[in-house]
Amino acid sequence: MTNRSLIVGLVALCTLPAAGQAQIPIPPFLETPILNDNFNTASGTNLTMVGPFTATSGNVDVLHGSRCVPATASNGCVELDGTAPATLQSGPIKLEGGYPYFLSFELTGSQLNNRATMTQVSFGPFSHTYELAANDLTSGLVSMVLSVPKDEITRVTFKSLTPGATGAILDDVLVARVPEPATLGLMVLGVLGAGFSGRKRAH
Ligand SMILES: [Ca+2]
Ligand SMILES: [Ca+2]
Repeated sequence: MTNRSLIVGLVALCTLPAAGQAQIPIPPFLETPILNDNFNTASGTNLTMVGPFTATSGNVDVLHGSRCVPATASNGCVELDGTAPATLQSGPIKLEGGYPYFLSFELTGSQLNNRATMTQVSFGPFSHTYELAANDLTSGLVSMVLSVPKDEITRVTFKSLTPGATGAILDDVLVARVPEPATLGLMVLGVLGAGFSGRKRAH
């Protein structure tokens, strides 16, 4: 629990939104990302492809501005129901057993109507269904480090279980390998140390 909070905190520190960029800045303790999209350059409605994802059923809408979080004109995000709930899948990703993998994404409630949403997210050993009230921002940034016991080929999947044409809002998807637990621990300490000394200097 403490580790997770620490990582969430670090991600919040390291992934400040940058206007107009199609990619999220990468936390310094990660390897080159496997998936990285903030959907800010995406556009269109009833899409079956968006960024690195394909809808294997249903379709999605790209929203901008006040319907995304944060509500800025340059922020694009994906509503997981276009005309029908989507199952959005990445291409195949080969996970190497013994290495941890980092997954983060933003999932928030629909910013339209009074509609509660349900979204199942899965990646390798991880699967969870998020139930969000309309305008619910509490899920927000979700990030985790997953341990992968053995080699496997998987996909990142966001499956909307919300009937109709209004779904949860997805943004800022990042998947990357974490070099090694020992290295991660050292780098986390390094980042914390740098942040701490930065704050001291600022005062
Ligand atoms: Ca975005
Ligand atoms: Ca829609």
